[in-house]
Amino acid sequence: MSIVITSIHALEILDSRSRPTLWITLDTKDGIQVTAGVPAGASTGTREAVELRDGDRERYRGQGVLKAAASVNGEIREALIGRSFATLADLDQAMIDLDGTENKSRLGANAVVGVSIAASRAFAHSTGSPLWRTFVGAVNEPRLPVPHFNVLNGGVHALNELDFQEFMIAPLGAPSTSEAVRAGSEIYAELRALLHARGMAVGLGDEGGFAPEIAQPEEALSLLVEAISKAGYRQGRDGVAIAMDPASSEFYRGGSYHVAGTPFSSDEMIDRYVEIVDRFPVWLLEDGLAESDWDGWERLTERLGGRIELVGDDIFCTNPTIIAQAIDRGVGNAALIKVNQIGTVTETIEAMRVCRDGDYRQFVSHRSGETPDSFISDLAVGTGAGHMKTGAPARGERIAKYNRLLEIADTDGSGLPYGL
Ligand code: 2PG
Ligand code: MG
Repeated sequence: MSIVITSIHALEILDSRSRPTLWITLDTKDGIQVTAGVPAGASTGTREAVELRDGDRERYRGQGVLKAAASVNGEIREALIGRSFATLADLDQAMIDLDGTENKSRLGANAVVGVSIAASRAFAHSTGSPLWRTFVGAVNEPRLPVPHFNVLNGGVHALNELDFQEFMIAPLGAPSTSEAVRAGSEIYAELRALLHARGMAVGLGDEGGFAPEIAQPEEALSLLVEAISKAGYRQGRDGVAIAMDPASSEFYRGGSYHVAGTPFSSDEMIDRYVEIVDRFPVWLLEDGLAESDWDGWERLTERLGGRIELVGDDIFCTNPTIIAQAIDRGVGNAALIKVNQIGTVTETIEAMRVCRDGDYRQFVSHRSGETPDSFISDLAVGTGAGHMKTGAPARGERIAKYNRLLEIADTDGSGLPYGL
């Protein structure tokens, strides 16, 4: 069913890191009102669609988004209002044409993506179906994704000495979404108790995971392994496995990876990852090497691609063209999927299709700066991505997504399979 937009409004609000972001409200001729919150990253790929920030040091240390709000309330509004759109793809294309740049730098990807997410909800309403169902048939068969809980934080998401950004627990062997969420929560609580018992700080990083004063990734992995077994879960793929996102572009300088003060070459990093995979139940490694280190990525994929999932985030930027190049070169075997990295829902789905056609898995993701918007949960279910990460099982902006998965699993998605 087509939609006709009667009003669009962008408001500057705060995200989970207390930085400004956009909240979009959109009305249609049928009397439907929908909203969307725009996510924002901290460890960003250089080829991401451009997030427009005001740069006015007098407001929010330059982080204001009044210019992006003006894009929505001005040009985008004028271009979209009163027109009939048959599909979301048509509406997204209208914004891409209006922007006219390769990377949405004129209107701002934050402006465009907010309208795109809100519009996807308007289309869902117009057909009377839940949002996730509108993505069915777009990529894979729908399924309930394995939640990946980021329970231990470092890198640019925390103020500790740990260079690796994310350590996640992944209940791959859970029988259902509700049991997976339960495992995530119980292990999170166990980890907290463990850190406290050792006299370690239990302060939180940006995504709600603990940020203890440790420096070596192996220490973090040992803590996770202990928390998993203390909580009574089996380790590994038939129980609870571990996933890591070192976000290594952030500590790659002058051709070396700097981990806890020691420089490593690409091959030394690869050796270290192989040792880690031999020793710990790690099943997924995201951004193990830097976005500019394509040769290293090729060797990493040769060494570990047959054993674990190697996800490209900063290196691929949810960009269908870059992902196609990676598939050609045998770089990685999965892509992180972030809607604001490419800027529209339609292009995100295109990126997922390129992955599917090249046998690359799709790992749907939040950003470190978030709002209570739970769009990605519906996206992950409807596209059948099989797995999704949205931080710790704590804090409103993170649990909004996990709770949405629980809701789908309990209602219209109750017949869907859980897992990869
Ligand atoms: C990542 C993300 C989300 P950011 O690197 O995968 O966890 O972080 O949003 O800061 O890019
Ligand atoms: Mg990442």
